[in-house]
Amino acid sequence: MNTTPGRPPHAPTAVLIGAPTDVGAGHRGASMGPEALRVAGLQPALESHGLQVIDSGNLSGPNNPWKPPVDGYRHLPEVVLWNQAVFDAVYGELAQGRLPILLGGDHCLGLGSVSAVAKHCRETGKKLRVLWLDAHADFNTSELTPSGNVHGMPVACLCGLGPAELTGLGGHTPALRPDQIRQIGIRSVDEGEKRLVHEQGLEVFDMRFIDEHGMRHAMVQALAGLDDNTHLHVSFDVDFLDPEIAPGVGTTIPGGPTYREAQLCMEMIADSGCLGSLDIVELNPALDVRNKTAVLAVDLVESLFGKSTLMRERDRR
Ligand SMILES: [Mn+2]
Repeated sequence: MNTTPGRPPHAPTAVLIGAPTDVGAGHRGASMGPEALRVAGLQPALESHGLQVIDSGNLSGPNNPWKPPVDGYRHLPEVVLWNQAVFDAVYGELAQGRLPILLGGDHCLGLGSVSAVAKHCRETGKKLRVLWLDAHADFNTSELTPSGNVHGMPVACLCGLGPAELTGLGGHTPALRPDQIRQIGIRSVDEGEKRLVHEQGLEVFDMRFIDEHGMRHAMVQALAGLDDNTHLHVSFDVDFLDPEIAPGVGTTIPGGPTYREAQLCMEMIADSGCLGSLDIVELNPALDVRNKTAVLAVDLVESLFGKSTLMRERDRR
């Protein structure tokens, strides 16, 4: 029975799952992300909002061999092993009625995490909406990418485009339909990737859209159609944020959401009441300045779980 004072009724217990790896990235250092988020106080910050939080520690997997790509993929066997571990952990927590928070690690891990969420939703008859907050579309394939870094491919793999070891991770290919995904904050898409995103019909709220219509309108549209039976998964790549406020990522792209825009984005997601799982990925402490990007990520995640400046309508109900 839930007896924590101030805890929202029916709030599930959140579980932190660390996945300290950078096997899918082009820079080393995202493997230190889980610890930086802990040092920035993620667990007490969430607990201060009445949420019950368990830190399940870190998953383990192979070291980063730091080798060139083979047949278009870099470190594919290692990426598969890490994603299997993430899949099992996230699926296990969802099956127990908990809310998994994946602490990456690079964004290739979104594959294991979202595949697990998709399987859970198929089995429980829930609708699924995935919000992909990112500077990049992550819709590359081995034919399109010169680097072979799998952190540029997870959305394509989730939609069934990629190696069978990754597209079939959750036992169902594709794991997702493009119409279940909304991408927000996008501002760097490779040439071939642009064509593929268009062909697949992904709904993208890129920075041009946010400049022209505002974050509020982007989020109203991205969250449209959610109902009580919808599981909302947020895959938060920290490079979504403008590098002026969030320098601690491997691939900084200028012109991202400001602090206020990012807060509004998170608060509107919280207001939906549908958040069921979260990834926090690509935080790279080796490139950060006195852990400020981790502190900012914690601040934003607090908003995602309902911190707001004033008491809003939903708190008074
Ligand atoms: Mn990403």
